[in-house]
Amino acid sequence: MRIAVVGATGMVGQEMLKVLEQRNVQMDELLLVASEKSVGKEVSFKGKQVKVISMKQAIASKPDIALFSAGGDTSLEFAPQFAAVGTTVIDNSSAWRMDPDKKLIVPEINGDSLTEDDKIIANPNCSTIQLVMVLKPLHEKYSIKRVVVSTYQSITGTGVKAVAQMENERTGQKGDMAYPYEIDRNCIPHCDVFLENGYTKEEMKLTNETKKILGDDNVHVTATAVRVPVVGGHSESVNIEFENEFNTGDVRKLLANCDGITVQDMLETNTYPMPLYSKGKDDVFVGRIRRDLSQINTLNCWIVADNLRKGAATNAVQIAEYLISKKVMA
Ligand code: 11C
Repeated sequence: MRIAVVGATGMVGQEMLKVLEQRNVQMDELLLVASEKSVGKEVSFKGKQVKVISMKQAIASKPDIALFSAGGDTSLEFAPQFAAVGTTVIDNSSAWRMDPDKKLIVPEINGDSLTEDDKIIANPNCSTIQLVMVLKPLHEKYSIKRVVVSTYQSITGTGVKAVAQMENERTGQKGDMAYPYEIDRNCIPHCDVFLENGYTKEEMKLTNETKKILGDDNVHVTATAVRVPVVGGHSESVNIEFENEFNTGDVRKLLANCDGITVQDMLETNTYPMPLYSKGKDDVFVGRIRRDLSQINTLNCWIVADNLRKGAATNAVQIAEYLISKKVMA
């Protein structure tokens, strides 16, 4: 088993290396790939220094799996080149997600749909992954009609430039801006670019990717995505209307029994999910589970996850683990 990490020096790439190491994914060789300016640099993995190679070198060495986190344009250009030499690409960008010929995978939900013909597999957007992890079991049991989600997104979703902007603002230094406004002491209702319909691309990802992963176009989703001065994870306030009646105790039990979900919901002890505690963890945390008193068969909850872990690196590595363990590769 030979695994390449493409975009190894970026924020998600670095997290992928941590996750591969922590989950002790067995491999014979790790290839680290980054842009030309990083080629030859050394990156540490399992206590050893590994040299960064170029895209060309990586394609020529035909790895079994390539974990891509290098942006949409790089993925559109190079993922097919890896696939052409037999590599299975797991891509973290938005480039392939809505392509009807590509699968959009959260292993706990639809990993079993993968076959050896899937040479480019899409990893969903971070804010979508944590949402669908909770929606899927609820949809199966109570049948979801409509979801209203508002996000409170970590600046790590934007990348190193945003983290530097907030640090500069906190220390009073000048530097490049990742956002059109100050982010410290602020909330910016603008994640990714604005589209013609007045929504942002992030908001439409939440709508469209959720339907694709649930495999149900009848689930209506509307979203507002907001950037907040937080680094530990994305939080989501979610209102879910069901076809059928539910009981909040049963909802807690159902979610607590799902792999990858931790219920944190004890008001007596002020126990609820927060990005401060989700940072560095692989699970999706859910709490503040309560009935919407204004409408029948409707639930409110609060979902938090580390966007760099389950929202990106962990989900991609779990897809790789699935392919390896089920031998779903040519
Ligand atoms: C954010 N969700 O927090 C984005 C980051 O489509 O994979 C990931 C963008 C994507 O801004």
